[in-house]
Amino acid sequence: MLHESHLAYFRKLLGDAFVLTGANDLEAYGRDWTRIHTPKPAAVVLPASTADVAALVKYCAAHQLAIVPSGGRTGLAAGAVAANGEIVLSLNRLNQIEDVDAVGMTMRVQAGVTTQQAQEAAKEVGLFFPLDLAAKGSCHIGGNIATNAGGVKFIRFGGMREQVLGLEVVLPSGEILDLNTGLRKNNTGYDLRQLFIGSEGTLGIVTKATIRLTPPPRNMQVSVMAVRKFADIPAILGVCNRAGVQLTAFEFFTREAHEIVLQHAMGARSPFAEISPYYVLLEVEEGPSGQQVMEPLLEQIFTEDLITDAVIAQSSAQAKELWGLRENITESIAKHGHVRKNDISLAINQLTDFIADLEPIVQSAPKDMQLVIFGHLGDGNLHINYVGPKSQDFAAFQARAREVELQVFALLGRYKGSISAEHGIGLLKTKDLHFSRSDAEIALMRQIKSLLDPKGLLNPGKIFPG
Ligand code: FAD
Ligand code: 2HG
Ligand code: ZN
Repeated sequence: MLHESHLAYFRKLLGDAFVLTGANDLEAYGRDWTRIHTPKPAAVVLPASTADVAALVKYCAAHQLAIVPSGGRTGLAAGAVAANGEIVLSLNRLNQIEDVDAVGMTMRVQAGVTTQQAQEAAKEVGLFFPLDLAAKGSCHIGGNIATNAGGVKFIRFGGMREQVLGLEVVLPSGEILDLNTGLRKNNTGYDLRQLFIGSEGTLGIVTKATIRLTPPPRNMQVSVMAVRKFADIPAILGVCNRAGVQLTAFEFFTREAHEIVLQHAMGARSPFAEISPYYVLLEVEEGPSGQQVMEPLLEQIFTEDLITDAVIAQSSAQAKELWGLRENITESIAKHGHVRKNDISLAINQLTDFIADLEPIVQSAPKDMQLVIFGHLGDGNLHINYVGPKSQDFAAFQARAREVELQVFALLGRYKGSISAEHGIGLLKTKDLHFSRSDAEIALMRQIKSLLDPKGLLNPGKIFPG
C-alpha cells in the first residue's frame, strides 16, 4: 500500500516532476496497446539513471511495493499493465545512445531509446540495426529485450535475442548486474543474459544494452504477390529457398486483412485490379552489384503456377507503399472493431494442414466475428485477430472471442505449436501457458522467478497462472 511517505521518498530522489499521480498519467502509464484491463497504478516514477532505478527498486523491496517496468507501452500481451496499485517504473528518461562502435559494429544504449532511434543512429555510421516492427517509433530497446521482439526481418537477422551482446540489469533486490559487457564470444559458465531476454520484466529491469549492428543490406527489392490458395504460400517460400536468394522478409496477409487496411489506412491502395484470397510480401536483398534477383525469382514462381499476379516496387516510395499494406494491418484493425489477438507459431511444414484444420473453427465462429490472419509466414508465425463490431459490448465480445480462441489453442496443442511466437504471455495468456509449456518447465520457471524475486514484487501476475 502506497503512503505519502513513499511518495515523499520518490520525490526527493527524482524531483517532483518525475513522480506522477494524476488520473490521466495513471491511466496512460498503467496500460499498454491492449485495452482489456482497467489501469490502476498507485504512482508512476521516472528515474533518470541506473542508480535511480536501483535506489527505487531497493526502496520498493524494503517497503513491499510492487513494480511494473514500463517501456514504450506498445506491448500486445498486457505485460506493462498495472491494474493492481503497483508503481509503474518508466524507462522513458533513460533515452541516451551512449556509444556507437562502427568497427566492432556494436552500440550501447540506455533502455528507453526507441527502436527507431537505434536504427537511425546505426544508419548515421553506415550500419544497420535489424530489429524492425511497425511500433518502432514508440517501443523501447528495453521493451524489445523484455519481450524478445520478433518483427518483420526475423527471417534474415533473428529476433531481439540475437541482437543483444551485453545487458545491464537491476535485480529485484536492487543489485546491478553487468552481463557479458558486449563481448561476442564468452563461454564462462551460464549465459545469464539470456534469462532476462524475453522475461517480460519479471526477473529484472533492463537499464542498458549493447546491441549488435550489421552492414546495411544493399538494394532491397520489394514485391507483393497475389496467391489463390494458402498451400501455395509455403511452396513459394520453398522456391525462394532453393533459388538461394537473400530473403529479408517473407510476410503474408489474407484478403480480409487487405480489405481492412484499404478501408482504414490513409492513402492505401491495392496494387492489383482484383482482390485475391492471399497475398505475400517478399523482400530480397539484391546485393552490392545490383544484379536483378526479384524478377527471375517471380518468373520461377509464376512458372510453378503459385501466384496469379505480382508487382515489384519501382522506387523507395512504392516499396514503402507496399510495406504499408502489411505494416498498417494492426492499426487498421484497431480502427475497424473490437479485437482479440493471437500470436502463434508452428513448424513451417505444418502450416498448411493447420490452416485446413482451422477452417471448421472459422466457420463455426459467431457470424459477426471475423478471423483476420496475417503474419511472418517465413518464421512460421501467424497472427490471428478476432474482430467484432464496435457496437457490441466489449466484455461480451472478449468472452465470445475467448471461446473460439480456446478451440484454436487446443488445435495448436495438437501441432505442438506455441501460443506466443513474439508478443509474450503478459497478463493476457497466463492461463494458456500450459498449451505450450510442460508442468515441469513451468515449475522450473517459477523456481527461477522466486530465486530472483522471492517477494514477488517485480511485475506480479505476469507470465504465470495465479
Ligand atoms: P512495453 O509494452 O512497455 O512492455 C512490454 C513488456 O516488457 C512488459 O512486460 C514490461 O514490463 C516489460 N519491460 C519494458 N521495458 C522494460 C525494461 N526496461 N526492463 C524490463 N522489463 C521491461 N512485437 C513483435 O515482436 N513483432 C512485431 O512485428 C510487432 N509489431 C507491432 C506492431 C504494432 C503496431 C504494435 C502496437 C505492437 C507490435 N509489437 C510487435 C508488440 C510490441 O511493439 C513489442 O512487444 C515491443 O517489443 C514492446 O516494447 P515496449 O517498449 O513498447 O514495451
Ligand atoms: C505484426 O506483426 C505485429 O504486425 C502485430 O506483431 C500483430 O496485430 C497483431 O496481431
Ligand atoms: Zn508480428
